[in-house]
Amino acid sequence: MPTAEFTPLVHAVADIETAAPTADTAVISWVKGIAELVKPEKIFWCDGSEAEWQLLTSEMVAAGSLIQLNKSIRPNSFLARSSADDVARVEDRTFICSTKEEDAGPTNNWCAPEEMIAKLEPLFNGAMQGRTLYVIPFAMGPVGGAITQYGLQITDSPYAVLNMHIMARVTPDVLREIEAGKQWVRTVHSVGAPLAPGEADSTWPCNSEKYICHFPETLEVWSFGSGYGGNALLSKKCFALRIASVMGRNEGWLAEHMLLIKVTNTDTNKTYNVAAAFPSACGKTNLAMLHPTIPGWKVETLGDDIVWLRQGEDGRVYAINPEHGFFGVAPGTGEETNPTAMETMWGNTIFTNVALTDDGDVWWEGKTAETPAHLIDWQGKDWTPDSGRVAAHPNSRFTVAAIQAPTIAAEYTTAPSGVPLDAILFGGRRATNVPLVAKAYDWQHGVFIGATISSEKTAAQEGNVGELRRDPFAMLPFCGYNMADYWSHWLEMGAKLGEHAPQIFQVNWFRKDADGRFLWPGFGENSRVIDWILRAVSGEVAGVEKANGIVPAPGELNLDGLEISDTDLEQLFAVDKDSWLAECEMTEEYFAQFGDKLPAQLGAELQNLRSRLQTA
Ligand code: SAT
Ligand code: MN
Repeated sequence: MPTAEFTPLVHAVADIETAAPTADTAVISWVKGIAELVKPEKIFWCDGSEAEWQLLTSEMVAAGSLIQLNKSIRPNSFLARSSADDVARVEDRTFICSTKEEDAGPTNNWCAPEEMIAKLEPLFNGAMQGRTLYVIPFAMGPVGGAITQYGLQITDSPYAVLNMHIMARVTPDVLREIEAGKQWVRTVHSVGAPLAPGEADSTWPCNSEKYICHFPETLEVWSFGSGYGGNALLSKKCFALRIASVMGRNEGWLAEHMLLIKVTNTDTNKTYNVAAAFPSACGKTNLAMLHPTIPGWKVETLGDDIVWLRQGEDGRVYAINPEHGFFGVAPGTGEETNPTAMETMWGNTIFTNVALTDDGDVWWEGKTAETPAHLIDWQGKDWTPDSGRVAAHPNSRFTVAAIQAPTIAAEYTTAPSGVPLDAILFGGRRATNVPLVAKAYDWQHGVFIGATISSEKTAAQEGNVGELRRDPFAMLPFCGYNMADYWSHWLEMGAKLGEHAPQIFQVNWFRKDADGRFLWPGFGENSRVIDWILRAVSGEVAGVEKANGIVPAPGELNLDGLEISDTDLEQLFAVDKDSWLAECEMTEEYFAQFGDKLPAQLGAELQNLRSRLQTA
């Protein structure tokens, strides 16, 4: 229950000036302008406090839009069920509204700013009638940190406010930073479901029309119609990737779709920090919480989804996870696959679209080996194992604070300006061609590897490359500007970093033999690959040069205690010339869509690869 002394800053719209917890005129006039447009009933200035959490959760439980889970099993935890047509990010409704179309590039939906504003204005006009407008001040990264950025989100969704409490640092200190002149990103979100006087609310209000719009030139996000995940928690993909990637281009830093881990050699106590970009469903969360199967290494978590990188005064690259929590996919997360994630969500967790057990806890496919005999499914219906449908939605989620992870690294709190980065990994899900691990020849080659990240769309076998789904830098839906300009920016960063640039590696846990069998066991055994990578970083191993990069020399990969045949090992690193040349053709076609924006260095890397293949 709310503590007696807690009086949230809830006010009539007319009181904005006197009630605001800041005198900053830019903030006040922004909130006032939005309020005039969306016409809310009340304004609530959020402070991220425990009392605010108590108030909003109890209001939502009373309204039936959150279910309190069994307190003795999962304290302070809640279940939300979304509308069946509002269950994921909507990429076809996501727009980059730069003045020039070429600045959005061929991989984004583009709309001219004035055209989009003309569409959004009538939708937002009166959109918050009968609702509360919440103003959320949030920091991406520790307040005061060298890489940190600030933002405000306006929303009419208390569910979004509660998730933002976990996913970002919500604190009035942000207003102090803004008052001191720090730049800030303006984000506006409405579920698009105004309430007429006396009209009853639904438990998950949303609108069938959805728009997720980014205005990179004015650092604004406008999101309409959805209450789910990345559509509504605007700190995440909208700000921390799409808008931040543009800020990074303008200001000389990088916003990336990467996990971040600290790896300690327990013999020498030397520590390394590693960031890795993988397309979705390639095991990013598992690597972020890796349990090494070989002795001598300890892996700790710094982030699971987003990393910001900036050159420090000593010339090295420093990395932060700008977020404050995990918004993880529930199905497939279990004691077997990711016990760390399971421990992390012991309490203080919001679950969305998972199933409810008879004892008031949560369940999803893959959580336990045994399936409960009866559940309430994600849509609130009775469910039994023979219902013939899944109990939890495939994109159901848990929202939980990063600090609850038992593997969280101390630097998550003690290094507000980031950790120095030693290695960057690029991965995909490739049955063919791509080896278990390869070190890039240099930064430029590494950028080529990042730009050509792909997963096989169709069944493919050794020596026969399938159709490729390209996901450059795992940023395809998240790059806020022209992808080719983004590659140029990476190349420029490399030139600026020079000898301080972290080393780049390509990894692939998913290579298969001709019968479609995985050649590598993956999961904790990937620690063997991390071991080689870090010994390469420290100069202990040299590897051997192959057409596609530098791979472990015989005997360099630690295979102690692992049952793997010599033929499997050979196939994990085999370079099939014809298949690789076929892939080069596909890469050339892929690059062609970027026209003269394609950096010449990437064309040169493609030619280098071809000539290495020809002379191999
Ligand atoms: O919904 S989110 O964008 O936050 C997560 C995802 O879809 O990757
Ligand atoms: Mn992601």
